[in-house]
Amino acid sequence: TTLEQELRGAMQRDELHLVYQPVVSLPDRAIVGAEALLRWTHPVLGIVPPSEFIPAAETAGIVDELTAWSLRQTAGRLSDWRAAGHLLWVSLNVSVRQLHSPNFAVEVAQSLVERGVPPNQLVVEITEHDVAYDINRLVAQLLGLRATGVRIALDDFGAGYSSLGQLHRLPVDIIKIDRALVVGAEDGSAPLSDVVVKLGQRLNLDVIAEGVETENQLAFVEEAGCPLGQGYLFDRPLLAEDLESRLDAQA
Ligand code: G
Ligand code: G
Ligand code: MN
Ligand code: NA
Repeated sequence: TTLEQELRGAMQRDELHLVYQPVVSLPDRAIVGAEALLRWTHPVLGIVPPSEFIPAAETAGIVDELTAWSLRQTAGRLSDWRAAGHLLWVSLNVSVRQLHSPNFAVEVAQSLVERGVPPNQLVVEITEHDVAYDINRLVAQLLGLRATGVRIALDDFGAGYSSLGQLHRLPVDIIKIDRALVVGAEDGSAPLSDVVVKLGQRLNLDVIAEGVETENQLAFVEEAGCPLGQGYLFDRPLLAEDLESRLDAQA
């Protein structure tokens, strides 16, 4: 299709960029990390959302190239930010299909070494949905990735395909409470986010409450003891320059 062909050229034509949504520590709201999210500005179509072009990239078999591009970008930013004294981590979304690529862990490690970035400053996000499908293989791949020193986050936790029964087997470092549980905090799902926070504590995992939009929602997850938050209440996904200004301001 046209979208696939266009996407192939988008990387060369410089139409892609990453935005970075801050992750803050609670309750002081200091930025400690950021989630990198891809944006594609097409000259004719305008802004194409990742929900459209990521599936197209998978179909076209070029999602690996997209991830490699994102990885280089992120390593470059982390390196610049380190030089400016900012030691935040950045997470990248990766589909499980990409983890199956035998060189993935090596490529990740190499891009970080090239820019002098310690591996613990990169987080790889996989979604809970992906866990459903081949747990043994997934565990092996995550162990390989984690052996490089990179950390793993389980995204969309609690969204539906509950990986609860598998969680103790998964080599993850961070769980991200799905937005649905956080948004519903005011109308009855507060106990659910509460349980996820407790679970994280018991398993010694970091927990990020995603999609925090109101002070009320923040109060619920803080009361549950959630250490980290992400959402429009704190910040939208930001251009790299804008994130850097925010980091400078809090230094
Ligand atoms: O704001 P947002 O529309 O960026 O993200 C929509 C969805 O697209 C999210 O589920 C996010 O995980 C996914 N997404 C954003 N950037 C990337 C990326 O670089 N790679 C992959 N695989 N998914 C991404
Ligand atoms: O699926 P994943 O968690 O990777 O993607 C994060 C998505 O959530 C992105 O599309 C991002 O723009 C969006 N997002 C981040 N914060 C908020 C928020 O507070 N409210 C809503 N509705 N979406 C958010
Ligand atoms: Mn994510
Ligand atoms: Na999520």
